[in-house]
Amino acid sequence: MIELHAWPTPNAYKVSILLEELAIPYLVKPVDITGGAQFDQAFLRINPNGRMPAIVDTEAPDGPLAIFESGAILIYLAEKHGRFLPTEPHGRFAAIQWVMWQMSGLGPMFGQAFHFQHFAPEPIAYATDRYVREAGRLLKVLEQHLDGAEYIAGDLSIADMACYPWTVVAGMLGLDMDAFPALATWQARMAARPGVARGMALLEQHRMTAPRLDEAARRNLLGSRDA
Ligand SMILES: N[C@@H](CCC(=O)N[C@@H](CS)C(=O)NCC(=O)O)C(=O)O
Repeated sequence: MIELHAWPTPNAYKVSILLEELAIPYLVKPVDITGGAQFDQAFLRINPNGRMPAIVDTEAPDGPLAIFESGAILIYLAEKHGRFLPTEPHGRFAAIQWVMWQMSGLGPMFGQAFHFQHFAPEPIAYATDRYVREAGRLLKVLEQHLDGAEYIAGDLSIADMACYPWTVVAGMLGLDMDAFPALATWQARMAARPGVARGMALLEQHRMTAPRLDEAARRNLLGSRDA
């Protein structure tokens, strides 16, 4: 059984989408990051970095296997089940390079853009502009790549699953989403997949509907606590 330690955010949706598309059984273990559950000792033994998502494969060959970092989790599950990540080098690295691009660019830049736009204690125009502009530039890269393509790396792959949940929240940054028609077509194609829709419904009763945090959540989430 795969245990998915998660809370409803884009990084966790990547994994829930893959699990749903694989159609394998899994158990969701909520990690309420607004309440500080990412710092519980039991969770830190799974991910010493104090961030979700993480998984535990309780049936891995040499005993339970804990994995953190959503990109690593996607690769592990895709490889284990032989789906959504080709084995031959061209297809494999077509997908992996976009997973890495998402992990190092799209996710972190969007994260910083949200932080300075919605959560910084005082407005810092330079930081907000820098990260929102970079988020927009990255979306433009994806837009150009998707023009005329059905999926990011040939067939549906973990590259689509990594990028899609972050693109869904792009509108919250105030970017002009009409500037990305190929991206919109791909988003609609992704959204129409029942597995993607089920993955995006992960713990939906806990979803944050507006970028607002109470005092306790601010203390837990904005990097002021160590793991
Ligand atoms: N690179 C990590 C990022 C994980 C991450 O930053 N998760 C956030 C939620 S999206 C989290 O757990 N935040 C808790 C905190 O900031 O204390 C991944 O992709 O798994």
